[in-house]
Amino acid sequence: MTKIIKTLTIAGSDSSGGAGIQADLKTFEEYGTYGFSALTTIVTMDPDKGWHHNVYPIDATIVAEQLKTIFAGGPVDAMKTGMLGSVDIVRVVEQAIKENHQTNVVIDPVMVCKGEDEVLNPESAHAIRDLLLPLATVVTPNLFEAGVLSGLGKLSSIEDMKEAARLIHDLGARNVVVKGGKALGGDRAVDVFYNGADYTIFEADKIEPATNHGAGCTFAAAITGGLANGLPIHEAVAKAKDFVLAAIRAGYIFNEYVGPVFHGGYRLNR
Ligand code: PXL
Repeated sequence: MTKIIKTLTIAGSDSSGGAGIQADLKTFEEYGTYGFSALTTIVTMDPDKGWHHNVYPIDATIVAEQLKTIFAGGPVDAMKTGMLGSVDIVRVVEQAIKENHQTNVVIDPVMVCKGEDEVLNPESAHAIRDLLLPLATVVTPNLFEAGVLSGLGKLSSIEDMKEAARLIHDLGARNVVVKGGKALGGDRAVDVFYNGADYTIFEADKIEPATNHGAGCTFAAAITGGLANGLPIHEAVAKAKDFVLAAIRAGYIFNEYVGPVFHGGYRLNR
């Protein structure tokens, strides 16, 4: 029988297809894994209101039931979290990870969608910090999220990113990737990886940013796929960088508001 490699995402639905659970499941497939999903929120975008995002959290008891279904088959090879939507949902996720002795846990601490600049829900952000970071194999905050989790506020240099990574590691995450992306000034896209001992700086040229919707979710899902396949964390992150860069390059313009990545870009380039 084929050995099935299992991956799980606990995240929101992005009906526009580029981010959220849609990004995760497509990426899991590209990594040759069998994807499970527990839906936490439904996000809609309104073309009549400048693509305003509406976020509808699902009742935490229904999230718990989904996780009970999934873990009835035992722990998965690796999992990730994305948009969680409420403190109660964060608690349910914490409990499921602990009860099922789940390892290879990627926490993507989603606090905002691109283009929206208010923290979705500050209490959820704090719950992720306090309850999920101690369980994280790796956490993947963007510049904004790293500022919130570390308490440093606005980060504007590589030195700031390193300091934030160290503080976030101190909160219990075993590995931290602070994604500078296009938010950091300069002409390079810089990510800082910290494992508690050493820093690695991942750098790439900044590329045409119009087709990057879903890049953050796809990056975390790619790390999850790599870990599920047995890659060491550093290699999983390095491959995920290549994977997401190819996905951005292969992205398309959906409408006047959004350009999603194409999750199959890495495969098509080979
Ligand atoms: O990119 C952040 C994000 C995460 N999860 C869901 C989303 C978005 C942004 O649109 O819709 C479900």
